Amino acid sequence: NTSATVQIEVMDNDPPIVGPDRSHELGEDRFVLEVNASDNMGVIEVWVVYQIDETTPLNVTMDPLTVDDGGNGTYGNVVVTVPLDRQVTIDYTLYAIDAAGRVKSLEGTYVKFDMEFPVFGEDGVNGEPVKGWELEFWVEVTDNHGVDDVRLEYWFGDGSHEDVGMEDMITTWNLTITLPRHPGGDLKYMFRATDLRGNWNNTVMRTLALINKVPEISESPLWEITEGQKDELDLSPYIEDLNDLRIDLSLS
Ligand SMILES: [Ca+2]
Ligand SMILES: [Ca+2]
Ligand SMILES: [Ca+2]
Repeated sequence: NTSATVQIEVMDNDPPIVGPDRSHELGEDRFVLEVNASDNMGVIEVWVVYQIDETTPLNVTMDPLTVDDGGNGTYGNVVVTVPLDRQVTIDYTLYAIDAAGRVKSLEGTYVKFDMEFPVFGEDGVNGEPVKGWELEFWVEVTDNHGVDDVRLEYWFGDGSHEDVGMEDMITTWNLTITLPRHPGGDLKYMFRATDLRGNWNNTVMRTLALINKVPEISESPLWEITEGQKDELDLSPYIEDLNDLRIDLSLS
């Protein structure tokens, strides 16, 4: 009575299952990589390859957190510090390998969005708002991640609105405009700022009444005329208007 010996080769054709992805934020500045992994014959190892923006990818073995004898369960203990000075993207791939050497992976992406809009500080104008003259505007703007664009929107009375980009002068954003000689009304304006993500903010509207400089007449020389003779008096050297080229003079 003999019994045949049968050799059974167990073939593991099933790769591990990676997921669900349990990665999550921790506070403001950390991102925790965590994942479930399981396999029909047993999970041997779980690891993650992650990359912050375009920096060099890092390869880190994940610790078993709560797993059974077959290595099925949750892996993690990988904490990534997230920079707060910019919007950040973390691309990562979670891997698991089983006893047969089969590898399965799961990709994920985390984006730390900038939710805060730009904040205005002081603002003002340099110089007098004189019709026909140039006027310089300035404004302070800050943002948690960075200011991308600051613009001045201005108009006169009920006239059409101009929208012009301002220049970054490090501590302030500045713009010089030429005021019209005959504006349609008071100058009205507001500043608008956009951060790197596109969050924007604007100041309340401000109003400036424009000034027309009055002509200044300096003392003219004594005009001696002789009766019956034609004479001419040129007063132009003695009359000046700081914002008008043409001066109408009436004598009475
Ligand atoms: Ca397997
Ligand atoms: Ca921001
Ligand atoms: Ca004038």
